[in-house]
Amino acid sequence: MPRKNINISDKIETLSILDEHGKLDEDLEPDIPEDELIKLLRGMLLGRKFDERMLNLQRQGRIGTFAPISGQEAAQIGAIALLRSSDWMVPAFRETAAEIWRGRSLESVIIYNSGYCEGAQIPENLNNLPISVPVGSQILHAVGLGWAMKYRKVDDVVMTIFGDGATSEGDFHEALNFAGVFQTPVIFVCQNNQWAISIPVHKQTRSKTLVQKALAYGLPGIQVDGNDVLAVYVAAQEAVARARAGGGPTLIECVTYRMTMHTTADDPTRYRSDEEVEMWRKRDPIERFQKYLLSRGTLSRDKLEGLEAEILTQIQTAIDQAEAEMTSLGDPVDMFDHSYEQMPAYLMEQKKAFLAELDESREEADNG
Ligand SMILES: Cc1ncc(C[n+]2csc(CCOP(=O)(O)OP(=O)(O)O)c2C)c(N)n1
Ligand SMILES: [Mg+2]
Repeated sequence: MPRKNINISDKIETLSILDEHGKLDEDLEPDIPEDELIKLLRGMLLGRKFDERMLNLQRQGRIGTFAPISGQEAAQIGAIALLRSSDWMVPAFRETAAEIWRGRSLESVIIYNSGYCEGAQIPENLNNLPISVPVGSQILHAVGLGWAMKYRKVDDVVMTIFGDGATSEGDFHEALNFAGVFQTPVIFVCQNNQWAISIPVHKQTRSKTLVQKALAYGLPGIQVDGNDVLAVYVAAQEAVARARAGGGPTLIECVTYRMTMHTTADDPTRYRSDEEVEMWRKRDPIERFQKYLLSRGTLSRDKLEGLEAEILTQIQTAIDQAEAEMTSLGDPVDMFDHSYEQMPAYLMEQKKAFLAELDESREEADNG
């Protein structure tokens, strides 16, 4: 028997509609109503402005660690905008803009990042899962939810978002395989932001793209310019429509960039160059989209200023409310109290040291 070849597609579709100079491919321009375009811009701007304010709050010692999203606004908002409220969103930990779009309050984000578990609670009527810090673990939860949708014969879909680093986890591969076999209505949105903390994507995989992993599991996949909200929107629209119609899962790779640190505990200048960051700054998803909206007359400078002012007020109101709410939440020292019937000596010592530290910082605050 001679050796033969099995022909497997080696082509992956890529999509870009609005390039980094704001130049539009008119043939591919989607027909999105003007109010939806402004809503997309608002979601992206809110994501960016909230991020900037959270970073300031963290540097002022008013919240704990958080994971910024700047640079990834188009990838998040373009994808999530296609879901309806009965669909499910299953995030990792860097999807704040998408979570807010889906109805999570800014206050809850502030409260969570101040160390209070109350901030992680999802309101009853919101079909979002809580954020997932163990990398990639949520992808399986999404497939389980999708399987339930199929079992119940409803046409709701599930969108899960994860990073490039998550594609190296077994969970990602099990999830894609299961979703392919059982044709669950799940849209896998990979935010390839080029870095998994300090590991660049080329050290994460020998594959040319992340989306080609879909081929192995028999799923459709598409790589989009993740800083082009129109391209992300179109890819998500096709994937959501397919899943809703019973056509099964899709993998979307959004090529984007994490513009700032991994978390506020990280210093990215130790592992990546200013030139790289500068190159990506020129591809800013918000500037590009604004240029497009201004050029087609959907947006004016005045309208943009008004939108920004309104967003800043919304953020300030949320900070005031969250800070007021936190005065009546549990004392952080409670975290020591519920693990053991009899607290071990080492924990007692830590509790004592923590109490002393709290007293000190309260005294400092009292003295202005
Ligand atoms: C299972 C697991 N391993 C390691 C970590 C530590 N960790 C937190 S975030 C991260 C990198 C994630 O990279 P990526 O999936 O690309 O998401 P990004 O942070 O870029 O949004 C790692 C290794 C973790 N949280 N969970
Ligand atoms: Mg990443």
